[in-house]
Amino acid sequence: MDISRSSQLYAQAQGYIPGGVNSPVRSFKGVGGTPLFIQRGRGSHIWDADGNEFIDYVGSWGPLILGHAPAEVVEALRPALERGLTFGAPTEGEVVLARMVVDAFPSVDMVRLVSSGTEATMSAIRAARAFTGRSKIVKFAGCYHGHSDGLLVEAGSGGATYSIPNSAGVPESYARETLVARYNDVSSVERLFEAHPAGIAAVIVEPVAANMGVVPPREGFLQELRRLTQSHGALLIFDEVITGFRLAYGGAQTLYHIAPDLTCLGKIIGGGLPMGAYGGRREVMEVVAPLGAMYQAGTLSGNPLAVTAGIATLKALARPGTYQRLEDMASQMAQGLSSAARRTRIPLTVNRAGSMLTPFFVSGPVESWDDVAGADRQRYAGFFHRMLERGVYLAPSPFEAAFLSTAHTREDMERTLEAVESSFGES
Ligand code: KE4
Repeated sequence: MDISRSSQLYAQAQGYIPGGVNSPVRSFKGVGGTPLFIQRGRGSHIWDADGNEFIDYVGSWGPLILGHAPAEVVEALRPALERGLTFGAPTEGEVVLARMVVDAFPSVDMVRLVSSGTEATMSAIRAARAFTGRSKIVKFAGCYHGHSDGLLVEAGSGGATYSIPNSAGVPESYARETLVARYNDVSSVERLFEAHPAGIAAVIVEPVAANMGVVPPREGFLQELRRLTQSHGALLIFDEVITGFRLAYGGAQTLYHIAPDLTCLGKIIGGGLPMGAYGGRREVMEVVAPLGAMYQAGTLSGNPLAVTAGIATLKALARPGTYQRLEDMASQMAQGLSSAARRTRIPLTVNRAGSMLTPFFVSGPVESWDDVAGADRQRYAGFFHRMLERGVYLAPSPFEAAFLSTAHTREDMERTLEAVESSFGES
């Protein structure tokens, strides 16, 4: 496959941008080789700078649940562009989007729009500390909540990919306020509450983990977290930056029937433009300035273009049958991967939740960061490149998810599973 233009651009980029990329997971360091510079996307396909075409399962790491440049979003943006790009003042669209989020998430009474998932989780943690007057937070090894200092402890996603789950530059005094538990292990959380009675402001969790690869919660795990936080006066924060509007229109919390105190959103609610949000119980959100004493702000928060793209995206997702179609396609892909691995005797565990899935090259089950650590990364890297050669673009890291969109077609799936068969046959 000719990647000469990407190689040229990558060499240039490294002269101006650390690692040549504006986000580490894009660098292909998790799988080796040269990152492809993408020139355009349409539906479920992308084209790189050398004109190579791929079926895209990265979907910009989750936002593109309708595929690239969906007509309903592009058509909504055209007039919005003519009206102006940003005002630094409230606009009607922000009220519309906030109401759509409140209507979709029963646990959310009020919501603040920001510009990224990192801002959403960072602000939710601050709100929890302001509301409880406590300083410690609990997160789970392998979960990733963006790159704010206190959350870069045992982080998944890029932190795991580059074995820097505890980032340089985070003072010990910050990291000390973050306690780490094991995903799907309630007793590891109970022990932290016993060790820090009345000291924990919140437990933050990806209700379905997707930053160590997809790892769904064991039966009762989330319910136990809800019970534990309630009994200890701590808040439960669901980081639904990936799962919000992905697993269901009301996110993972409506599937698992849990009401967290705060919810973080991002990715899909911006329809591909920069957007994040945090929201929850009115009494908690009332600590947020200018109502309360917890400060959080943003020049482009609730940006009119991002809000327009978000509204158009959520309207499309609200159409009946959308999530069933996504579920059916992702289930077909997961089954195809598993049956191909059985036929070629490759140890493989495919974890799936809704329209996101991860193939782990290990016999399984894969239910925690420890299990993920036992998967064969080299085997994933080889699979990634063989699929790329066959025109299928998967996540360039074993600790991420493949995302389906409403733009993926039956033909895409046939081609993908043919590529899987021949990739496995070659490994
Ligand atoms: P952003 O700041 O990247 O918009 O969102 C941070 C974030 C928060 N919470 C969860 C559950 C997330 O998955 C993320 C970001 N996800 C990664 C990949 N899984 C974004 C890709 C990247 O870092 O480039």
